[in-house]
Order: sequence, then structure tokens, then C-alpha cells
Amino acid sequence: MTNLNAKPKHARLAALVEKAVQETSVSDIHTHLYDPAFGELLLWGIDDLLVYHYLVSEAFRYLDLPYDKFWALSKTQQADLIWEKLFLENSPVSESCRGVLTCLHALGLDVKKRDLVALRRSFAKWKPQDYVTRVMAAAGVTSVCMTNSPFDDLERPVWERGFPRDERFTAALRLDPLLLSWKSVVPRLRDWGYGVQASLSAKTISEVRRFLADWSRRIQARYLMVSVPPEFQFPGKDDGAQLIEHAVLPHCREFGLPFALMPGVKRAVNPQLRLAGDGVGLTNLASLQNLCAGFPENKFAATVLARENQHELCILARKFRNLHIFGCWWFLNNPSLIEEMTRMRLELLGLSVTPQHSDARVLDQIIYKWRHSRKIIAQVLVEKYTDLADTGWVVSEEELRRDVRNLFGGAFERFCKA
Ligand code: RAT
Ligand code: ZN
Repeated sequence: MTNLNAKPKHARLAALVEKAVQETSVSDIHTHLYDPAFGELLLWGIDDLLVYHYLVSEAFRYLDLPYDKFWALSKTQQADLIWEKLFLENSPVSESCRGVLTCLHALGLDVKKRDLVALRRSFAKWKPQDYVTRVMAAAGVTSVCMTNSPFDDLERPVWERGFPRDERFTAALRLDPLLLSWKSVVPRLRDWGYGVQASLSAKTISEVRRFLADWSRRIQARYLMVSVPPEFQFPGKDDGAQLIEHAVLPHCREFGLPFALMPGVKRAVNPQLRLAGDGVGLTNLASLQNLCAGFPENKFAATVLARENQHELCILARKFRNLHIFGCWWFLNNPSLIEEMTRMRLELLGLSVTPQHSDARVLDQIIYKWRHSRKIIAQVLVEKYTDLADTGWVVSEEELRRDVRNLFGGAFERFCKA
């Protein structure tokens, strides 16, 4: 028989959950944003939103322009073309396109008129520093973790000069060149005063550790990170695996920092698309298992790019408490997949996960990435709490707020400190 009281009770629960999810601020643990002290490296505004590489690859589905002609255009011209193809000539139903509109709408701009020139005028009024505050408030985000690479020639000099940190922008030390193309970074490390050689002698390893220590301190890294291709193997005899084992992991243990792995990206499957040209492949997660099992004193965080890897990743995290899984990365950052992954993670791991990170490259994007994800996370939570309520276990408002805080950065924070 239907319980006639059930619906209003559950509607009240749903309203409480939605309110808690809306009101709980997020600590966004992986973005490509920059502290405003980095000047033009911090991207924001309508043109940067439109030339986001997620949209570039979508625009090329409709564009018949040769790639090099597109790249020769100015940013404004590229944005004009993308607007025309993805917004005017076709309805902007893809998640990345919808995201642009969510941002504009949240900022109080009129999207109905489809007037790009007027939109540009509205953005021209903002100063970056004030805009950061405005956008973070609109997104309900209190801190964003940057992706910081000493190998980036635009970024490195800013760190070397030093600057007063904006506390809202925390740092993560990104190591892709070091671990994926060791031979190419040897001369650079030598230029910077580290006595390394191509062969991984004890002296070279100790100099790499000195480099990691210098940079971890300089940027006050919250964690170290690398994205790896699907074929990544650990343990291994190649430079990357050796450097991880003998330099990165001991360094992380010494500094008490997690090592974040992002497996599954096939870089430059279409190099003509530049940043938009990367693809995805299925990863053999045995390597991650070997890391977690072989180095119980290390903490690992992971987000994996292939949808087909997600179930196995959850099972790994059930087996290894030194593994924290996070985010619906890149091609997974779509409503249908966020919903599937969030539900699966909660069912297998409870609240000991970080269901989302924004990966924002343009400041404004934190608005849409979090609005869209909050909606889905709330729906999944309502479903889970309703199932509990059916057993008689009713979560209090305080309990559900605690849970949401954990999902929005608290669980990761605890993992980092453990
Ligand atoms: O999501 C992205 O913007 C990608 O281009 C990558 O930067 C990815 O998130 C990464 O961190 O490698
Ligand atoms: Zn990223």
C-alpha cells in the first residue's frame, strides 16, 4: 500500500538537501586557474569562455576552415567563429556550450538577444581582482587549487620573483614533463642549477629530490600531480616509473603530500587541434594498484579519464585507504556521466570521495561547472537519504550538511592531513 505521508516527508528532505548543497562552499581541488598575481595567465570573460578548448573541438565539427587558418585568427575572431557555429547556426545543447550560457545567465547577462558585441561590452567593465570575488561568490567556491608547472616559461618567473599570495588560490606541483619526457628536461634542470644527468644515478635522483623540495616549498604545494597515458606502467624500468619510485614517492613521504595521478589521456591524437586534440583510452589500473599496495606510507589521489575504468577505480579505493578518488574529469564532465559516477561512488565508497573538481581554465567556468554538478550531486544525495529514510534512519540537517562539506573538499582535506 502507498504511504500517503511519504511524499511530503521526502519533499522536505529533498528541499533540505538542495539547500545544504547550494549553501555549502566548495574547495575546488583541481583547476587550471591562476592567482591574479599571474596577470594574463588568469583567463576570464566571454572570449576566453568561447575559445575554451572543449568548444574548439566541437566547433571544428561544423567548421570547414583549415586548422592553420583558424589558429592564425585573433582570439576575438576565433570567438566570433565559435559563437556563430555553436550558438547561432546550431542550438548550444552540448555541455560545454550550455556552460557558457549558465555563466552568462548567472552573471545577470541577457543571453536571449544572442548579441556577442553587447556581451563583450558587459565584460569590459570588470577589473580582474573584483571579478574574482564576484565569480567565486556566484560559484559558491571559496578556494581553487591551481595546476603549477615549473616547466612553464610564463609561470616559472612569477614564482621565482615571488608575490603576495591570494589565499583563495592554493597550489599543486605538476610534473608531466619531468615524468613523461625526462631526457628533454635534463638540460633545463641543469640550467636551473640542479646537477642531474640523463642516467638516473644516485646523485641525479638526489638532485631531482632537491628540485621537488625547492618547488614544493616555493609554491606551498598541497599535492604533486601527473597525467599519464593509458599505457602507463608501474613498476617499470623507464625513466618515469623510476623517477616516481625513487624521487617522487620518497619526496611525498618526507613532505607528507599526496601524489595525484590522472591516467587515461592520449595526448595529441589530433595535433592540429592543439590543446583540443587529446583523446582518451582505457587504462590498466594494475599500475595504480601496485602503487597503493607497494607504498602504503604514500597517499595517492586519482581521477581516471575513461568511463569504463570507473567501477574498477572505486573497487581499488575500497581496498586501499591510501587512495582518494576525485572528480569527473574532462570528457566525463557531462551530466549523464556525473550522475552515473557519483551514484556509483557513493554506493561503493560512501562519503570518502571528492565527487567533483572543475578543471576550469577560465575563471567564469567555475560558475557553470559547480552549478551543473551541484544539481546532480543533490539529486543523488536525495535518492540516497530517501532510501535511508525508508528504513527509519532520518538524517538530521546537521548530519547532511556535514556530509556535503566532506564531498565539497572536507574529505580531501582530511586525506591530505592524515
Ligand atoms: O580538462 C582540461 O582542460 C585538459 O586539457 C587537461 O588540462 C586536463 O584537465 C589535465 O589536467 O591534464
Ligand atoms: Zn586538468
